[in-house]
Amino acid sequence: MDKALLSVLTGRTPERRPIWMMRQAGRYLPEYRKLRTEVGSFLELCYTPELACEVTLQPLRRFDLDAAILFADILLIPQAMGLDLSFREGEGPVLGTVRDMGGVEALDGGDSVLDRLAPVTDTVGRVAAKLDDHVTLIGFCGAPWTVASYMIEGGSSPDRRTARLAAARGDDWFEALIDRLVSVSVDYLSSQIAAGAEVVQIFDSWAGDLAAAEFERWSVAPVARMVAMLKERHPGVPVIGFPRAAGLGYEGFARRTGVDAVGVDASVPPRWLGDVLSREAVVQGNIDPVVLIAGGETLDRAVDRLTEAVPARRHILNLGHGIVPQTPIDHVERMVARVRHNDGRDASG
Ligand code: 1CP
Repeated sequence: MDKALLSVLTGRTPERRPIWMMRQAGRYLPEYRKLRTEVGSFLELCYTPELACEVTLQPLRRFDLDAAILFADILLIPQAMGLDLSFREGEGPVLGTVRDMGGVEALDGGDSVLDRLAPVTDTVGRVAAKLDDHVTLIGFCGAPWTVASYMIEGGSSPDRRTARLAAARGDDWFEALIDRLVSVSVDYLSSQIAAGAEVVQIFDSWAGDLAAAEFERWSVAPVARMVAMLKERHPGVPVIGFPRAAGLGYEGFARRTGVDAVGVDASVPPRWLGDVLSREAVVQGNIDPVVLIAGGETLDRAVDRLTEAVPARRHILNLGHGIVPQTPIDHVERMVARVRHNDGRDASG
């Protein structure tokens, strides 16, 4: 069998519609919860290559998926740049803050950042050596805007107002922070590719926070710079961009940034994905994670609408955002089976 994900991303017709799920390794899996409890700390899981490799592979043992995604987190970069990071139970991440030029200048850069992230790169190599031939390995990082928003807010925030204000004003220190993140993130993705990642995804989870002009300046432009640098260093390695909740900003995003595929949230109608967006880029998405919890015929209908609207050779079937902990495992099985069944009915793809 071919690597269906890689086929779609390089313009070839895949043997089947590729499927993977954002956050596919994680708390909805009992084997993840068990290991997580034994180890005690999420960050220790991320920085112990043997364990991170095991967790990366867990969803692939259960489901017939076409990709593995490195088990790590977008907040490992700010931590490697010198900010304190902890994950408190039920509260999410708590991170040291950067809110002025002094804070940006105090951040570490260059080789020391990559040295701290070396265990993650090690995980990539281990996973690459263990994957079945048809499974593609995805590396990732957060987009500069999304990572900057956590660094400015000091962790999760209901509305990211301080970060949005800095973006709207275009403060010098904010621009300097984005520039630093562009360069560190490219080096980090580059090290993942050198270790065996075949595709990389840039998560801009909070792209939808930005007004149109700020979206161009702080989401599109930095991602475009990252893609240009990556393409120069690693020609032929596909890049997936995920400007979540970008709305009208999805149109032309691939052209403006150079990404090979665009991840799309669940608010976007499948028809528009098929008729408009998939003509300019490969489309990734966009089953609602809540519909996956609902399961049953609700899920079947959502899968059918999507696979009917978007041709398999231009589609990576995924969720519109990460899978959530209360998702029943048999609903994931049902979704995968339904996609495979529909593939068989529409061999024309
Ligand atoms: O308690 C635990 O076990 C930790 C839960 C957890 C997990 C399993 C966190 C904390 N991160 C992860 C792994 C993770 N994070 C992956 C692994 C690969 C996979 O299976 O997909 C990936 C790709 C991420 C990416 C990530 N982390 C994003 C971007 C994608 C998205 O969901 O929007 C973001 C925003 C984060 C930050 C983060 N890390 C963890 C949490 C709870 C959060 C979100 C906090 C918030 O909502 O603001």
